[in-house]
Amino acid sequence: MKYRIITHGNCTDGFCSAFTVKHFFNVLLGTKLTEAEIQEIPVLGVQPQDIQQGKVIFSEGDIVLDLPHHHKKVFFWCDHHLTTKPTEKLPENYHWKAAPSCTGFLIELAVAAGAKLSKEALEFQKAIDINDSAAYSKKDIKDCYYKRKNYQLHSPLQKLTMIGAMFSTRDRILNDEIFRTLLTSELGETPLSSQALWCLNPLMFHKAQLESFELWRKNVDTYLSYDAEAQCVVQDDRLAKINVGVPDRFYSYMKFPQASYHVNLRIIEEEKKARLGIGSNIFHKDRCKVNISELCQEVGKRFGGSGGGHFAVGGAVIKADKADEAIKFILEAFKKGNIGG
Ligand SMILES: [Mn+2]
Repeated sequence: MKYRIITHGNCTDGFCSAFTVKHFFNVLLGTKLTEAEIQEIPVLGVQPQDIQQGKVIFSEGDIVLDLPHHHKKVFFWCDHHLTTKPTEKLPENYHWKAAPSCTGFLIELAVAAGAKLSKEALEFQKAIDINDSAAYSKKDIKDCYYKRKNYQLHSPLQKLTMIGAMFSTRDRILNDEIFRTLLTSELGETPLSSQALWCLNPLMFHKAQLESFELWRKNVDTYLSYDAEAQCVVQDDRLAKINVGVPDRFYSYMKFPQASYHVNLRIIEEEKKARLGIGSNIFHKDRCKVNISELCQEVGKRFGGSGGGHFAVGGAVIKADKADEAIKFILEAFKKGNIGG
């Protein structure tokens, strides 16, 4: 069988999921491949909407991670997004659980299949769970998203942020190349200690990213607004005079601690589409009652696109000319506290 890993591209959990499958390949999949054979397995990073729009052609040796599955049967599928929650019994080698990260869930599956975990693997699991479910404290955000005085020691959470910075530059082609290259290099125990990866100096990418976050925050400050009635921060990038830096997706909650939600809108000119990101205040998840995954699905359906995600965060891609209507619909849902019909 010709194997291929298809994972969530430009996403730290997608990256770590592919890494984890490679690390536990034979245990997890019941195969007998050599280290070299596993290393060579190609990794493709794609976006969930690429699958929903039928842009990805699957084959029987595909291992699909942190993404929706397709009606065509693949070799292995594992996900944790609410949108893909199965409604019927799953076929063999298909796994779904409402876990904090797909990587953490894969590690659990490997343990159930007989793998033994090192101390580092446990630390890694804890960090990726925080990273992907945004279970950060304010201090974690300060440590990972803001410039600091010295960069000598890094916590596992900071290390994952640094690795993520390597494939979150403003050049998409470079991001894909780095993503693929890192995952077909010699892999260590976890990404936290992989030699091949740390040779490429993630700190350099991280420092540049922190600078880019700062530039972005300064610019977004000129048009970020707060809708008190909807308790929602609105970031409409159509109002930006310049386009600079890299988005810090947690800034809204640092700037408006009273907010329960955040919505951002960006127009993708080439495709005549609008991309919406919706989230709940990561520091006050208790007061955020609207199911964002359902809201994003509904927004996708109503405004000519698709959407989905988790309970607390999600996204949708819709027709560009429906953007204003969509924002109105979202704010209305937050005001009412439900999606409505
Ligand atoms: Mn994930």
